[in-house]
Amino acid sequence: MTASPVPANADCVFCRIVAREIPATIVRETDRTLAFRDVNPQAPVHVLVVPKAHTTTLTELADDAELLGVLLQECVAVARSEGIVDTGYRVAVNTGEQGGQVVQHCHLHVLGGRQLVGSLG
Ligand code: D5M
Repeated sequence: MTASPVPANADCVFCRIVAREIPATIVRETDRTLAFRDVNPQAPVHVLVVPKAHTTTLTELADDAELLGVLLQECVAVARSEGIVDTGYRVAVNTGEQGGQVVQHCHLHVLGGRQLVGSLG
């Protein structure tokens, strides 16, 4: 495991997970990202991939193509380590109020392990 930075936002639940201030089931870690199991899983595999640095939304990350790429690579790595690359999986990013984003620290959902049905909203 890689050392984690001090949280940029101590009021943010995902920053506190990154800082190991609150527990989570961590499945992968890189210098810039952390992947941990969703506390309210919607599928047998439901992992969240987050940037360690506090960033509220995907929109704010848009200028950092390198980090965006790393985050997507981490989603694929999670799918591989969870054994769902061959059966298929979904990566989703809820963004902003009407996008259904509840936690205000950008995160990518990796879902799989069952047949996911069509609706995206
Ligand atoms: O989804 C936010 C997701 O974050 C939702 O699926 C629950 C999850 N969540 C919230 N708190 C925790 C903790 N403490 N550990 C793990 N998972 C958590 P959104 O895209 O914002 O609607």
